[in-house]
Order: sequence, then C-alpha cells, then structure tokens
Amino acid sequence: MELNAQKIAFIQKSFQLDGKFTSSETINNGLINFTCVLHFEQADGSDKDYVVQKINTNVFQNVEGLMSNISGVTGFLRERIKERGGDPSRETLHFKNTADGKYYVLDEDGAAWRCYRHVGDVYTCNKIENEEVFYNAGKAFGAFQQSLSDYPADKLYETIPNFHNTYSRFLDFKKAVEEDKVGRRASVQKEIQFVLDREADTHVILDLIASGDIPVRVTHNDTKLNNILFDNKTNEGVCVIDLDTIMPGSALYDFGDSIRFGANTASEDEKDLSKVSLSLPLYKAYVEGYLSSAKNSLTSAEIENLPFSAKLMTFECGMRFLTDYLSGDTYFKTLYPEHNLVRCHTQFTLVADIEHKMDEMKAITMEAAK
Ligand code: GN1
Ligand code: MG
Repeated sequence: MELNAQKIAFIQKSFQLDGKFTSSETINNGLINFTCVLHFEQADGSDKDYVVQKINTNVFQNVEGLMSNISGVTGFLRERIKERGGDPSRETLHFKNTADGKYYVLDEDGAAWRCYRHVGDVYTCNKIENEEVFYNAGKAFGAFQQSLSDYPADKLYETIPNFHNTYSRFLDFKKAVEEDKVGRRASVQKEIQFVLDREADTHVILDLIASGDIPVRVTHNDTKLNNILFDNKTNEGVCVIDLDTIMPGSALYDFGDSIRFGANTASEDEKDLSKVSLSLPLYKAYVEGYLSSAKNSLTSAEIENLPFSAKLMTFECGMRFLTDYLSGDTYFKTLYPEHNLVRCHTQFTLVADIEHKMDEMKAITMEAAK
C-alpha cells in the first residue's frame, strides 16, 4: 500500500502538520497496522518527520477506546520521564491531535488514521546481532512495566478481550479446526496434534492468576523486539512503541513474548527450520537486562515462571498463526498463501527446542535472580 497525494494532504490538514511534504517511506515491521513515515520541509529548511498509521479496525474495533488508552498512558509516562530528568520527546510517543482534540481521524472511506512525531537518532531491530542490545531490550521493557506499575488499570479499555488468555485462544483454535472454513484442515494434522498435546499448558498462568499467586499488572502485551527504539549512539532502548495492546495482563506475557521473538536464532517466518532454535546466551542476556530493572517488583512465582512463559507465548503465537491459516488468513498480514503456516512451523520448532532446554533456562533464571 502507498499513500497518494490526496491522502497525504488529508493527513497533513487533519493533524495540522506544518511544512511542505517531500517524501515518505513505508515501514514493514508490523503484522497488523499500516505504518509509514512522512517528511515535511519547514520554512527554515529543516525537516519534520511524522509516523502515520492506518489502524486495522478489523482487529481494533473501538478506535476511540484504543486512542484514549494511548493518550492516557503516554501522558502518564511523560510525567514519569520528566520526574526522573529524562527527555519526554524521545522516551515516549507524542501523538498529534486534530483541531477538535481527537487523536485519530476518519477518512471518507471510514478508515481510521493517527499520527505521532517521529523519534530521531534511533534504530529498530528485527534480529539481535549482539547480546548487549538484547540486554538493553530486557532492561527497557522491565523499566516500561515499572513505570506503569501505578497506572490506574480501571482507566484502560480492553482493546482485544482475552488477548493473552491462552485457553480462550485454544478454544478459538478448536473452533477453527472444526469449521475448517477454507479446507486446509486435512493438510495440517501434525500441527493440530502438536497443539492438542499441549492443552494442559494453556491454563497454567491463568490458574496462577486466579489463585492470586501471580498479580495482574498493566502490561504491554506485544513486546516484540521491533517494538523498541534503540539509541544510535548508546544502543540503549530509549522508547517502547506499539502501545495498542496495553491492558491489564501478566508480566509473564511480556517477558515470554520478548524471548519468543528476540531469542530465536532465526526470524519469525524462516522456512529453513534447521536454523530455528532458542539461543541460551540471548535468553541469559534478556533475563539479566529485564531483572536489572524489574526484579524488585516481581513475585517469586513470576520469576519461577519466566522460562515457562517463553514456551507458552511461543506456543500461543504459533497456535494463533495456525488458527489464522485454518480460517483463511484474515487476521495477520501475509505475503504469500502459506505464510501463516510457515510462521506456525517456526514457532512450534522453537517450542520443541525450549522444551529441551527448559532445565538450562531455569538455571539461568535462578542465577540471574540471586
Ligand atoms: C502482531 O503488530 P505487531 O506485528 O507488533 C500481533 C502480536 C503477535 C505478532 C506476531 C494486535 O504484532 O500479538 O505476537 O504480530 N499483534 C496483535 O509477530 O495481534
Ligand atoms: Mg509492532
């Protein structure tokens, strides 16, 4: 998808952006929203850059609720950042509002758009080349969770109900198997069995939450490596982005999802499964970084379950890819017909590898938590 001149003019006017539009680039990191950067030349010759997103309203049906969460959370973070002497213009997102004070605008086709200031001198990462960067990712997500520890959870609208309720995801999966909408079921019997064999895992964290052993916190819920901006010079994680799924949840969901994506030795859609494995050095780096900022607020049940959460979040994501494959690829963006199945295979290969390495992961976690 490309933005045409008419759409760019509409966005510029709606969000009252100064300057003359010069160029744009699409960012292909996310599997849900459309994202691009727009450059505007200012009267003094300098550039002002904005990130513009078309919100996927198939996934986020209440845009008003979604954007009210995001403006609430970024406003809250801005105050925390100022208190600790940080730079709020780089360390949290700054959404632009429209003339009537809204943080999104609907175009003539009813599509919802939003816009935030581009943060400069940073990079994003889809694959970790160096352990220090992954340590910094853990530190940044741990600190993000800490900063939101006293955010009033009752102010948050649940943007996607049961987002990391793995049991409810399992029921959705079984329904997709039963319905077999696009006739793919017969070709994925092995994958279906892989899920069925692990049903017991799907309610472990839910049970711990229900018994009160694990607290409900305000969590990010989509802690992929590419949802952090790293500083070009220091490699520190300066800003956590993609705030669409901030909801009450478990710290374990955030930890586990970071490992799923970032400690995989291959990409999320690698076709050569011999390249897919859980890197123990990367796991160690992330645990150490995460605990360096979050340890004091975690309960012992949370710490003990960090390795399991890596398995569970990888399993849940693989099951979601398989569910979408069985349902005809209606949720995640796909680039080719088997894309969701390829992603499912990488996730399940990683789950099996995590199962083999569980004892080592537990030992690393306990050592880092000392
Ligand atoms: C989606 O939008 P993105 O790419 O950051 C998805 C996550 C999945 C991830 C898999 C709202 O995240 O839950 O883990 O793809 N986000 C939503 O790559 O469903
Ligand atoms: Mg994202």
